[in-house]
Amino acid sequence: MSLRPVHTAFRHHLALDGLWEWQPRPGEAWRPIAVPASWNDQFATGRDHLGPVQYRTSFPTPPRRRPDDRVTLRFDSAVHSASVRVNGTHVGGHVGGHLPFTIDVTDALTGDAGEANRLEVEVDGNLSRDTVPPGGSMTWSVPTHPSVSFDFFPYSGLNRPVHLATAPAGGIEAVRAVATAAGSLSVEVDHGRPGAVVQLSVRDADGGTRTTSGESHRAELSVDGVVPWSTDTPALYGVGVELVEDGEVVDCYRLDVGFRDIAVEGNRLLLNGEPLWLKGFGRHEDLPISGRGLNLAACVKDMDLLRWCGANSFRTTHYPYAEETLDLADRLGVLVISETPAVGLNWGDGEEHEAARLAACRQQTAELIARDRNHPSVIMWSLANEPHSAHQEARSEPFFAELYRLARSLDHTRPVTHVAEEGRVDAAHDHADVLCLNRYGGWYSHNGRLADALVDLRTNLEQIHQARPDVPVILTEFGADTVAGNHDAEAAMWSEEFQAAMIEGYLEVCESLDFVVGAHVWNMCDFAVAQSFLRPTGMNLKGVFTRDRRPKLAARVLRARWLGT
Ligand code: ADA
Repeated sequence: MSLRPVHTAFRHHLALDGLWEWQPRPGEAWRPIAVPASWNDQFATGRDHLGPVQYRTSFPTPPRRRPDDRVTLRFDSAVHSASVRVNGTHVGGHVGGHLPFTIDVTDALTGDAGEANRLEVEVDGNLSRDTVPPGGSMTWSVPTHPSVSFDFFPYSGLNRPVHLATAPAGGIEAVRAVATAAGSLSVEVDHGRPGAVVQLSVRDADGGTRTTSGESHRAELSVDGVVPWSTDTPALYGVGVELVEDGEVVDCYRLDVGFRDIAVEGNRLLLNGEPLWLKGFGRHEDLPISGRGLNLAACVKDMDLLRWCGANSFRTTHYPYAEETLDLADRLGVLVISETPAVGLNWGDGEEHEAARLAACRQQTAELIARDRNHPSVIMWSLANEPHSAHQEARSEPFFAELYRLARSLDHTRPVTHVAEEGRVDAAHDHADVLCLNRYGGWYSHNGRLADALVDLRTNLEQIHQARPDVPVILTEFGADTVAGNHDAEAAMWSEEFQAAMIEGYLEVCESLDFVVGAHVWNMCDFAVAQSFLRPTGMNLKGVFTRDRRPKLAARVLRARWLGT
């Protein structure tokens, strides 16, 4: 797995952000390109080209604390697959966008510190029936261009930073921290130093530092008077993880932890023993020009708008978001359902393809949990969004049974779920700790007839609850496409009034049912999609904010309802 780079006395890293060079096709001219960012909207033409493309840049051999320190490149995200060469030598690659991978490049470096090294990366945004998400057109038979199986634009490229890092040979390779509301902290460490032991230090509430020494791969301590992490008090504590060999510290890693408990009890979701009600959104990492590229200012803005609405949570629909977004959520006390890139899953196209997709889902589930597990804001894992599983239960149930087993074997501290399509709960949901349902009555059905849709919603939710009385429900998506500025005295579809009325109606139903523990509006902001007859101007307009983050009427309605202002 791919440990996030940090700066300590033993570890240094440098983000290779900036102007790289980029070649869309063999033989075409190289041109400057910004990294991190998607390539699709950086040029006048070529938006729908999904690669493979070539990136190139150079980086200096970094100074090393010890001559045997290792030098790595950590790619925070390359969508969808990447193959990496340093000084002409293939050094590694990765399949799967939105999750990091690290390549040891030590042996491919030229000369001494400061010497330039050539870095060449081939990135391919194309998907297939063996990838997750799967390639091909949307299963609900809406042909799109580019052809995709999901409802967002397939922005591709080096969407997040690429880090040049140094670390001790055989040093810390993974850190798994569990910090409870009672103040206990246990840390497991993977490393390559037989005979070394793990030592922990944590700065406690009054600034004192507590330390303890542990065993070869784990250590634990407790902090008296800890302030539990919560939405109101997102208290973070700096933890130092040291590797001690023959009495000498040989490596040190640092991370922030939040001491908190998350649990499902009956049909309640509990944070530190207190019932939670999730108010928030499905979102997208989506901006003009930079596409799905990391934009820290936009991360800050979106988190502030989310809290301006009085929301307390979001789901990383439909792929893992940048770690910087989770840092913000940790610091601001926003709750996150972290979702894998498994959107558009289907079955029935042959065991070989299904097996390939299961392997990809296993890999991405493991990578997601390894990457996000130490963030207190992450309270739940979503293994997929809207798999087309209801009509293929004989194949989809064992598929998900394996993914749930894997997720729980990797992290026993968080509930696990996956999101049902149009409220169609099927056998795979028998494994879920929380039932997450998307519903669009009033929009895709009962068109414009909101009162009928709300009756149907209530009936459907109560039926689902009767069949699964001890499982809490989150309505993870509901909403309506809305043209900003389009008003209608009778709240016709596509008007701001219809969107606001639909959202209010859904919230009233959800808040009236004691087994519902949250509601996430789809979507927080308008976002780009692949071209189709379904989406005017290539946009999904279900945002309560426009793509340039201007509030529609629904945003103000949410603020009044969730914040009381
Ligand atoms: C689905 C899907 C979303 C979006 C939404 C819509 O629920 O999960 O990604 O496509 O429908 O806008 O129709």
